[in-house]
Amino acid sequence: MAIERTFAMIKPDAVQRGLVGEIVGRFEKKGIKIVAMKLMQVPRELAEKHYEIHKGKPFYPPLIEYITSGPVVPMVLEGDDVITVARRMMGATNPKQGAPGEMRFDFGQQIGRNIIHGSDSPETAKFEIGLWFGEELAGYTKIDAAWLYE
Ligand code: IDP
Ligand code: MG
Repeated sequence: MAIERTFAMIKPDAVQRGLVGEIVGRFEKKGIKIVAMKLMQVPRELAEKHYEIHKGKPFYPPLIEYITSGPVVPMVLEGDDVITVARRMMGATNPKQGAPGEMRFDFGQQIGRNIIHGSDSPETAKFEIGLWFGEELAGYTKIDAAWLYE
């Protein structure tokens, strides 16, 4: 068992389309613990730091426009192998690919409006949690742990 933390962010299209509860509900039903969550408008500088790795790519300018176009819901999630598991729940980057059951497939239609972000590795998760929430994030005990983990 590897209890780890990851960073996820509900993107502006999903907030505007009223999908916050649906998305958070999927994580909750899976047994994934929400360690931190907020709703905020993204300053351009933060968006640029978050997507630094994509700077120079053709989709970078529209991506920054997209992510700063309305409020987002960043969160920190905790669970067994959650970095990989949460990415699988989100699905393929392009909603046209992937499969039913994946959030991006179920709720989205285009790659440039793909609902949600998730960290893709332990290094990225650490960087993104720090960027959006600061380094020290207190945990808490949740009553379902004994029923989720053997
Ligand atoms: P990921 O979100 O699945 O990790 P990345 O390749 O890291 O995918 O791309 C970051 C984000 O940039 C995607 O989620 C999507 O919003 C956007 N993006 C990626 N590739 C394209 C593209 O070809 N056209 C438009 N937007 C793109
Ligand atoms: Mg990525």
